[in-house]
Amino acid sequence: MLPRKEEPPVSNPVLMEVVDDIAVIAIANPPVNALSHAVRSGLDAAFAEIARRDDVKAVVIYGTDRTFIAGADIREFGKPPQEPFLPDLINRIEACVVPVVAALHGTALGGGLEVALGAHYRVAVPNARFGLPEVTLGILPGAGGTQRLPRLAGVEFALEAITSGRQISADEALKAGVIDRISDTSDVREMGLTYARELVASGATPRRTSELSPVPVAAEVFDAARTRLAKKARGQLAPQNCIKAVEGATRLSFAEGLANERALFQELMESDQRAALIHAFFAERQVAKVPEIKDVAPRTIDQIGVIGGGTMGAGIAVSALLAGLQVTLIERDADAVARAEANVSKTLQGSVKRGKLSQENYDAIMGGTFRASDDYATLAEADVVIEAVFESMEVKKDVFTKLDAICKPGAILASNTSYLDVNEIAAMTSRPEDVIGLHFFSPAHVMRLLEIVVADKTAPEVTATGFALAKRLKKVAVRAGVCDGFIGNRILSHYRKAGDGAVLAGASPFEVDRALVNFGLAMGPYAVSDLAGLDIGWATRKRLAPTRDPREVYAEFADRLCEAGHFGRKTGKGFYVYGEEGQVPNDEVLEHIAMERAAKGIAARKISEQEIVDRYMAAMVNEAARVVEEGIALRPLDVDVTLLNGYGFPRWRGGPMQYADTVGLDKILADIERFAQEDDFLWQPASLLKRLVAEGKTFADLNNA
Ligand code: TC6
Repeated sequence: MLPRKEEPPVSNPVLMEVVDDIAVIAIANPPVNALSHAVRSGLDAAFAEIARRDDVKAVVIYGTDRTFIAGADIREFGKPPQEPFLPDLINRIEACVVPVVAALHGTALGGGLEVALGAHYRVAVPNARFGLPEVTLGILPGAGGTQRLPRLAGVEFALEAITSGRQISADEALKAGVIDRISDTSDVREMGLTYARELVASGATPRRTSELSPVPVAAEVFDAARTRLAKKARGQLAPQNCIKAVEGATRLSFAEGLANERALFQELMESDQRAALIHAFFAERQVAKVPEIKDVAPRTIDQIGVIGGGTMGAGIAVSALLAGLQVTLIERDADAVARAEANVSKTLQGSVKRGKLSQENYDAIMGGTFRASDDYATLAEADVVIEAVFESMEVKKDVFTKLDAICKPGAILASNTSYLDVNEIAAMTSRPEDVIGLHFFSPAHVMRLLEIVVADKTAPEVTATGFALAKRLKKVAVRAGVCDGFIGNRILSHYRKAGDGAVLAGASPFEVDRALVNFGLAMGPYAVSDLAGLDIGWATRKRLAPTRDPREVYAEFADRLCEAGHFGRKTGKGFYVYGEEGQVPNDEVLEHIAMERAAKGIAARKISEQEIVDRYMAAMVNEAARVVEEGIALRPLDVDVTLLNGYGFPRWRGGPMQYADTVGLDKILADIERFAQEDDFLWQPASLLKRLVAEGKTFADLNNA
């Protein structure tokens, strides 16, 4: 059928040629050859033509450019499905009466691997990677993957691969029987043709995975997986449905197993979790799209300087070293230099143990790529210097004055401050356009988030270099404006106050922690404070005390703990006591709270788990709305990415803004107004939130604007 007049013409992303007696199908749908409607239609038409011809003795499917097929086109999810559906198309490929070869390179993921499993023979280049990552998007491999993989590679292998969604190397895939051979041929089309010619010459026939029986396994295997994932993937639907689908492959016929898989897949497609996880996937790619750096080339980065060899500085150094950069770390004297060297070496040795770094590379790093010194002059050639010293404006100003005098022109001077004013720091130098905030999260070599704090005079080229550095360090970078705490810590300090408000109203810190862990947070806020050290928050509260609004209801119970020298885990006592029995609630806290309530004239009442979550989330969303309104975050999605990657927010809820859209902005606003009856200073609704509710809009509307 010709396209209707109003539809733009769609170029066919699937091209077929017949080479001698072999049909060669090329998929060309950049950037990742996703199985869009046009690709599915093209493949369907190609196999229809092959069925009509009697001169085709074998078929090769391959992907052009950098990869085979990276999966279904995720952008189509949530829209009305269009035929041909992927499971039917794969059944059609498998039913082909001549051998079908999948020639694989790049990544064969999700629906892409399912297409390969529907082919009869699979050959791959050595660095190809495979996987069924659907579970990470809140769905399951719904085009036969849960039925074919167990038949090919065994039930236990399939169960692990499908519930983890991890990528598998070509070697492992070969060993497990997922592919038939690895070939060194550099031209993937030629690789497929060579295999197909051999098959035709040897008289090979189609080998249909659906006709194999899966090897039976004991029911306990599934029960164990259910129990393990109920804990590890708490609250998530997809892993449990993946288990049910694979289990189906062991007790149902192939056709029944497919139907069972389909029903479980549909259930997930309709879930909020699927929408949230796909939002997170696209948001993490969207954050790098910053208008001011579009088409701006970053500066070259080879050498990094780090000032400060404490936990944060050493973590930043390790992160850069693991990315292959040269690092010079500065400490104040010879003893501190030795300690910093030991810190870096110990962390790198951990990477060697976990197989993330070879012994050879470790030796090369410690033998010269990394050096530590107490002499600022060694930073003269650094391309970027990241300051990670004590969080005090005076100390930072001193460091930046020194850097300004020593660093070469064009070097980027970055501060890792988590709260302080980057404009004020930049003003200490003669080159404020080269100054930026690079806010890492601890441990810096592990945490994926990097806030890139753009000050008033930061040059776009410097911002672009920050994003390029983040990519090199394999971090997710979010652009933030200057304010106390930037995006993440500013929102955190607000929702922490809501947590304290729930405690003053009647909940215990332990109930607050439990409610939020049940909601899906990695840890409750009081357990997190204990881990970070209660003295950190205390120092910030003291710093901000002179500017505190007298109308603020200031919760003092954490200060009481600090005054008694209890700083959390590092002193063995904080909100919890850390001893041989692990972490147990510290009852002394309850006494402090009871005294504070009495002093403030608050009659404690029962606060339900739901109310705790409602308070916490309303405060988070409200402050986040202000952060967006003020331009500190570019879009709501930037807030989501920040909270997901730096603050343990459950990915399957998509971030606070996605959560707010899911429950409804009107409900969040109504909650804020309800809580304002108790404390109308903390609970002032953000004007952006009020406007969106009045206009019937969502945060997603702003993301897409
Ligand atoms: C499935 O298959 C279900 C089947 C059952 C059906 C019944 N769709 O990540 P990058 C875009 S579920 C649409 O920056 P990389 C991406 O948004 C799917 N778009 O590149 C970006 O667009 P932008 C199972 C997609 O080299 C661009 O491609 N598959 C898709 O760092 C480049 O992406 C997966 O879960 C897609 N499937 O990494 C795999 N994938 O330029 C998801 C990517 O406009 N994809 N895009 O921002 C990945 O893991 C990675 O993209 C990668 C490439 C490893 C393929």
